Amino acid sequence: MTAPLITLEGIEGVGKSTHLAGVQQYLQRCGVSVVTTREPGGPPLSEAVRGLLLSTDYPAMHADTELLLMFAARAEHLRHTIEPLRAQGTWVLCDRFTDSTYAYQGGGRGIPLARIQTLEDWVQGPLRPDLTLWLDAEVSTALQRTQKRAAADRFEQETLAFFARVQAAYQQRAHAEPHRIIRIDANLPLAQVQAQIISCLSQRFPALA
Ligand code: Z5A
Repeated sequence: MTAPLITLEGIEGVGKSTHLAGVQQYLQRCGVSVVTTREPGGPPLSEAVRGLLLSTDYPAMHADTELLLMFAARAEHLRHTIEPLRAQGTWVLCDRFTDSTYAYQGGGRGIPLARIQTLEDWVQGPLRPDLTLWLDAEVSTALQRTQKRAAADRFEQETLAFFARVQAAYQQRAHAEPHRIIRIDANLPLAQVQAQIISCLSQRFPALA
């Protein structure tokens, strides 16, 4: 049977990278074979595309170009990493996936959602994450957590209004798919966020407990 794909979503600074490591450790303690990865990224070509997408050398990148590069990186990631791992029984934990595209390119950039759905169906076929943990924190709280960083990438240079639209798009998606997308209150201290995540995982996958 194909192993689960679990994704972590949310605006920058909500704690996705931090909790990805925590979830991996938890699953490994439960005896699960699990690999972590990220989007855009994963295999070398997808990481190269990530470099183009985040680079501040292309401030005028067209939204359509951005969208197509996201899905080009995803096609490579799926074919070379995610699908083979799941087929051999390894769980995949991914830092961002297609909900990010709906939130950033759809909500943030204003690309029609039907266009994103066409690409999603083409690149992924029926594949969707088994579980998505949406780390939801106030935009101001999340952005404050990333302020210590030396240099902002192309997305991090966006306005508060952009991140508010991204946040609203995540809310709409969680509302539309409540079984798959579980909201985690990421305003709370780290330990409490981690406890919510573990509780959600043990409910969704009872064999783990
Ligand atoms: N993007 C897109 O537009 N379309 C797509 O389809 C995809 C992506 C897939 C790269 O993503 C960019 O790609 C992204 C959207 C776009 N840009 N933005 N914005 P990324 O995942 O590489 O970048 P990111 O989301 O900006 O990652 P991040 O800033 O590292 O955020 P994070 O992983 O959610 O946070 P963190 O590094 O785990 O935590 C940040 C700090 O906060 C750290 O010091 C933690 O210790 C602290 N933290 C975290 N949680 C807490 C709590 N609860 N309390 C206190 N402190 C905390």
